[in-house]
Amino acid sequence: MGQTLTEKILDDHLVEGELTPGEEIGIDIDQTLTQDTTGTMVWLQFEALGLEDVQTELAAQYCDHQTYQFDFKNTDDHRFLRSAAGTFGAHFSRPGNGICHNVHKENFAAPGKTLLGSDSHTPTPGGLGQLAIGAGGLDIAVAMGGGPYYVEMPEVVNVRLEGELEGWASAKDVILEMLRRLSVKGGVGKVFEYTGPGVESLTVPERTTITNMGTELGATSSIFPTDEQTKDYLERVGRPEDFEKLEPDADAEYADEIVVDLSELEPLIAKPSMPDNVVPVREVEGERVEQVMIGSCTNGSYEDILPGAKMLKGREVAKHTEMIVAPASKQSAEILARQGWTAELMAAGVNFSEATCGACIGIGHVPASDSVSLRTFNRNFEGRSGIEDDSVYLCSPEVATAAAIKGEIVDPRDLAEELGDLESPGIELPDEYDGSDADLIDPNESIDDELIKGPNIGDVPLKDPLGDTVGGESILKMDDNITTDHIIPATADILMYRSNIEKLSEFTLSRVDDTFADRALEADGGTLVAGENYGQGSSREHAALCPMYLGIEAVFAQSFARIHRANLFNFGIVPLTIDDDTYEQIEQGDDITVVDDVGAGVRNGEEQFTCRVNDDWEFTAQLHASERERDILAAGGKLSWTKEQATGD
Ligand code: MIC
Ligand code: SF4
Repeated sequence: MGQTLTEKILDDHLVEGELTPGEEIGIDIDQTLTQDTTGTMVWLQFEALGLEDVQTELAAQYCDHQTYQFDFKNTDDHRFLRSAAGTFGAHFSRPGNGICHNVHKENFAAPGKTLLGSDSHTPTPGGLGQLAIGAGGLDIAVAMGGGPYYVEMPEVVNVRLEGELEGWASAKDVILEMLRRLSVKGGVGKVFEYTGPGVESLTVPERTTITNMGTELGATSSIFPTDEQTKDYLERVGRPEDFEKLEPDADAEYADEIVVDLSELEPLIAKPSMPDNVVPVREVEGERVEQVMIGSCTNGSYEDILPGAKMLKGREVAKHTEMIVAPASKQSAEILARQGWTAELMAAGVNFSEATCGACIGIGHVPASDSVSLRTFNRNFEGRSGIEDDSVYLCSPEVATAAAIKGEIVDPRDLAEELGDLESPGIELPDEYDGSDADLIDPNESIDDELIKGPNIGDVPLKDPLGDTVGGESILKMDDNITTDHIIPATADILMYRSNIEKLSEFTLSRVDDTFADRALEADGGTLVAGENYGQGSSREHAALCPMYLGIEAVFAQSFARIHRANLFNFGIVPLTIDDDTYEQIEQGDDITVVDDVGAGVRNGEEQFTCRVNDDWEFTAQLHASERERDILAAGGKLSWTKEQATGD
C-alpha cells in the first residue's frame, strides 16, 4: 500500500513505534524553533537537564512576541535568550526581526525535514513540504538535547483542492472555509494533507496561510506536496539547494477526504469570538469598523501587505477608522520600503508598526471599547486583543483593506462595483527576498558563551513523584473550548513574568475568576473541571506549569486539546476524561477524590479510576495515556523523568 506524504516523512524520522493512528510514535527532530515568551523556560529547562549543546541540525531562537520591551524584564528575557542561543548553539533572531514562523519560513524551512517548535503555529512551513509540529517548551528542550519527540500518530486526512481561486477569494478563505465546516475541534488528532489539481495554482505564501491556520482546527499539522511553486519560492529566498520533490504515493490511503472547490469560494470572515464562527462577508456588511490590522504570522508578509498597498494607492483610509500594518518580518518591511510601497501606505493614512506579534496577543493597538476591529490574524478569542468584550473579526488582507477604505465591513466585490476602478490585486512575490540579515545571528558569530540572567529570571519548579492519592476541591468549573489565553493570558502586564513562575502563577485563570490563584493556594491542592476541548489554542506550557505550582493535581474534562494535554503530563497533572452526565453533575466546590491508589494505577496501566464526590456519589474517569506518559506522570513530570532516564535511577 502506498504512503501519504506525512507517513513518508514520519517513516524517515521514526525511532519508536508504528505508524498506526492513535498509537504513540517517537520521531527524530531535525530543526527546532523557540520564541521569546516560551523560549525562556525552554532554555532554563535545557540547563536544568544538564545539557550543554544543541544536538539538532538547526535550532533557532526568535524574539517576536513582546518586542516593545515596556519593562526591563522583557529586555532581560531577550538578553537571556541571546546568551542561551550563543552558549548552547542556536541561531538568534533579534527583537523586531519578525515573527518566528515567517522568519523561519524565509530562512530555514526545508521540505522533508521535521520541525518542532514551542509555538502552536509551528506547522506554518507545511506550506513548503516540511512536517512541522507545535509542542510545549519542555518537549523542545528534550528534542534539542537529541531526544525523540513523542506524539500520537495522527490520522492523515486528504484535503483535495479543485479549481482555482477567482476574483476576490483568497487563501485565507480556504482555511476559513475549513473552519466553517470542521470547527475548532475538527482537526484534533489529524494531519491535513492538501492534494489535488488546485494545489499548483497556490504560491508558497498562500499555502503557508492555510497551514498556519490549520492550528485553529486543532490539527497536529498541515502539509502540502512540493512542486514548481516550492522550487520557485526557494529560489527567491536564495536557498534553491533545499528543494526536494515530495508527494504522496498515487495509491496512498487516507483516513478521510474533504473536497474544497477553490473556484466556488467567496470572501469569508470569522465573527467574534472564535475562529470557526465563519460566515460570508456579505452577511455582516454595513457593520461600522474602527480599526483594521494587517499582520500576524498568518497574513503579515510581503505578499499579504502588498495587496492592501495596491488597493489603497491613491485612496485614503476612512476618517473614523485606524489602519495599522504590522509586518511579519523585517525583511518584508525592508523590501516594501525599497519598492516605495511603505510610502504609498503611509500616504493613505496607514500606521506602521515594528515586525512583531504584538497586537495579536493584546500588546499595543488595543481596540476602543465597544468597537469593531477587523484583523488578518488567526485568533479572535474573547479578550485576546487586550480588552474584554472585544469584537474582533478575522479576514483576508483584501477584506480588511476594503473595510478600511469604506469604514465598514464590505465584500470587496461590492466595494469594487461601488468605486468602479478597484481591481483585485492578486498575489505577487518579490523577485528576490533580499532583505538584510543583520538581525539574524549565526551561533558561530555569537558574542555569548555564558547565560545572562536578570533578577526576574527564576528557577524551574519541580513536583514530587505521584503519590497514592490525587484529588481535592474542584476549585473551578469551566465551559467548553477554554483556551490557554483564559488559563494564562498573554497581555503585556503578564507576559514579562514568563520566566518567573512564582509571580506568573498569580494570574492563573484570572480571566475566568480573579480569586482563583488565592483560592487554589488556600485549598493547598485541588482539581479543575472543564467541558470539551480544554486548553485549546497556544502551546504555552505555563498553562500547565502555573496550575501545577498552585497545587492542582488533576483536571477532569470532557476532552483535551492536543498540546495542552501533553503539557499536563509534562508537569505531572493527571488529565482525566469524564462523560457528559458527570460533567453536568459536578459542581464547583465539590470535593473530588480519586478513590483508587492512583500512583499504582497509573504505573500499572489502569484506564479507569473511580472518583468519589463529597463522600456522596461516585463516577468513573478515564486515563488515556501511553506507557511513557504514565511513567512521566509517576515521576512527577517530564523533567524529573528525563533526568531519571539519563542517570538510570
Ligand atoms: C499564541 O498565538 O497564542 C502564542 C502567543 O503565539 C502562543 C505562544 C505563547 O503563549 O507564548 C502559541 O500559539 O503557542
Ligand atoms: Fe504571534 Fe499571533 Fe502568530 Fe501567536 S498567532 S505566533 S501571537 S502572530
